[in-house]
Amino acid sequence: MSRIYVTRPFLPDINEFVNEIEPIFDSHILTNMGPVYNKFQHRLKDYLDVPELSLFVNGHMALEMAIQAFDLDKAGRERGGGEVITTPFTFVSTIHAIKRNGLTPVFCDINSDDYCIDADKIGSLITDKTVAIIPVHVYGHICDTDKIEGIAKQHGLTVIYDGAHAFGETYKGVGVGNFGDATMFSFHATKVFNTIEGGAIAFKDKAHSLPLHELKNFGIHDEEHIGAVGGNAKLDEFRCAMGICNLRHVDECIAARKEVHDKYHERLDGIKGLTLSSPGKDVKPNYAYMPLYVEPEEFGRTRDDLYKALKRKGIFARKYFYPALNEIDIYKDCPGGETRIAADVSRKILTLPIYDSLALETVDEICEIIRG
Ligand code: T4K
Repeated sequence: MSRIYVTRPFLPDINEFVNEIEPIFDSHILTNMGPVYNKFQHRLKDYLDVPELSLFVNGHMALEMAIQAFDLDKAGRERGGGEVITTPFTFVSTIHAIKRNGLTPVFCDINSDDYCIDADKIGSLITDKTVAIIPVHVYGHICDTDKIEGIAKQHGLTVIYDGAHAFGETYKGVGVGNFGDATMFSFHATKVFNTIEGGAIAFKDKAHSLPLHELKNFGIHDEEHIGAVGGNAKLDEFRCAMGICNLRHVDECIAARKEVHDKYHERLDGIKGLTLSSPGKDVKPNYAYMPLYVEPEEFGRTRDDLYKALKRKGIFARKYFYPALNEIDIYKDCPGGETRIAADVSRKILTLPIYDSLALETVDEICEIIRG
């Protein structure tokens, strides 16, 4: 078997991409929110069915700048140091985005079934310094948006979802980018939908358009006016062209991922000690990840045993997300509640290969290795 990685990016037919970039070679407009950017933004906003959308160079900068655009850093300074409730079971980007805004992450435990923040444990972590909740739709599982937003409303907190894994999903028929005050999406090469690198913020209140624009483009209003302190996080024309191509195919990609997902379930369901994730109720899923929870006392082997057995055969599953982020040196002193479930899950979960072009025979072979 040739090497199999946890994911493999979708690429359109090369001629389709060439067609899409040809106008760039005519216009020589390579970046700075040109015509391809605007076309892509327009199509994506329709696809995600969100009121407002702002494109960014990647998901991380989108989240970091959204935190700033929503003035959470300022609210934090006014309180002598703001706190943001989030979870330790995520990619490190989520926590860096909070910390790099001068805010303190406060770690809340997760649910044992969907691995998202345990909304019932948020209330006890709220202090007079809390400014926001940043929950993560981890693996594309949708957080308990009703409960989270109820708590936020009661305490006057902002909610920004890290939806890096939730591209194109709906919950109860509503595009996932409509929940909370804002949602970040990632279009990294490893995601269900990619623009090579890229990301976006979906948000409700149009008033945030200008601050987001200022932050990603040096605060420039026009040639003679600079209205704010900004950085540079623009998505260029070539990546937008890739986005336009890939958006045409994303539904086929998700359908192919579903077949892979179903095959894993067919081969691994019912084995004692193994639990594969399934989409939540009322969710239109995207099958972004294929997490397998391994209970060694029942299965007889550990998550790490499986990781090594697969690796020996050239299959590179990943331990997303290990270690839990409140166990790493730079964040271990951050406040929070007991995070027993996050600690357990981070030690027992293995994310198996899943992508649109993964052959079902290969999934069979992966399952054979797992079954031993
Ligand atoms: N929030 C959450 C919850 C996230 O998961 C992420 C990103 C973010 C925020 C930040 O969004 P971005 O700023 O990235 O848009 C990867 C990705 O780099 C990262 O985007 C992703 N989450 C994270 C979960 O995974 P690594 O360090 O594990 O990637 P890497 O390079 O080991 O890639 C994994 C496998 O994918 C490789 O073994 C081979 C394959 N691959 C990878 C790339 C880059 C390819 O086949 N082609 C490629 O071009 O972080």
